[in-house]
Amino acid sequence: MTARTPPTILTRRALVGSLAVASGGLLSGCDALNANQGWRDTLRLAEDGNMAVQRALLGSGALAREYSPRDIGRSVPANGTRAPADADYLRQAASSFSDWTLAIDGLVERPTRFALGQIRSLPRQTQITRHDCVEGWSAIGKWTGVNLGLLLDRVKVRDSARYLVFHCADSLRAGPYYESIDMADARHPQTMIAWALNDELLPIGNGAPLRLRVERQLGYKHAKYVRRIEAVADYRLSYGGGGGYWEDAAGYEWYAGI
Ligand SMILES: Nc1nc2c(c(=O)[nH]1)N[C@H]1C(S)=C(S)[C@@H](COP(=O)(O)O)O[C@H]1N2
Ligand SMILES: [Mo]
Repeated sequence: MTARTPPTILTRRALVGSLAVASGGLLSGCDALNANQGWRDTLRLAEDGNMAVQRALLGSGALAREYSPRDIGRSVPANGTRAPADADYLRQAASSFSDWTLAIDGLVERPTRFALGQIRSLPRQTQITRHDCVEGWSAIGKWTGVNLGLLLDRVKVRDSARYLVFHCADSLRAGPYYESIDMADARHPQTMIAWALNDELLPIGNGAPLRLRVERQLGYKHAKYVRRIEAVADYRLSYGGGGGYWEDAAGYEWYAGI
């Protein structure tokens, strides 16, 4: 598969960075800064620019870089929630997730609850990619799972669906974790619901039993512990309206393209 072109990263950094300087702030995810509405509006503007620039340069089908087996690190660090403490999750984990289901509903013709075994027996794809977290670390891992587009075809997503909201089983300080992506990223060939990492079943720290891989986006978009995917017309009507846990809690960009 083809290599990703670095200039998009520079473009994004330059664009967002210059706006950060203009408003006298640092792009750090700092809560005090993010509480400021003017700053949030600035981020949204930068984000619209980023999305337009990236889609124009790359088109919506461009692939994230894939690496070779010798690039794989010893492990992918677990970040954010490392071990959900939620009662329902703990029960499921105690029985090796044998009762775990993935519901796909909302604006679909055939709302479906997939058993974990069903997901694992569907045609699989594997890719070695780099995970980039806004906190400044990255890690290369080999991900195996089912292509998300394949699942969307099974449930027959309606034309009115423009986004997918991923509901997770873990809660952090501000509430349940969730994320959302648009249909271009949902249908991207590398976007998958992963159930294995480095040839082992997904560890709890990395999102067992199912997590999203959306390779052209920053780490926080890759929802772990996914139990429901909801097709919606507008992600702004879900949860706090920002389209994701960190978007709501700290003003992170909804479109975190890299
Ligand atoms: N459900 C859930 N998904 C999540 C998070 C989380 O805390 N809960 N953290 C996010 C962040 S910030 C990153 S960098 C990645 C970390 O994935 P990893 O633990 O496999 O490294 O998961 C993302 N998805
Ligand atoms: Mo992250």
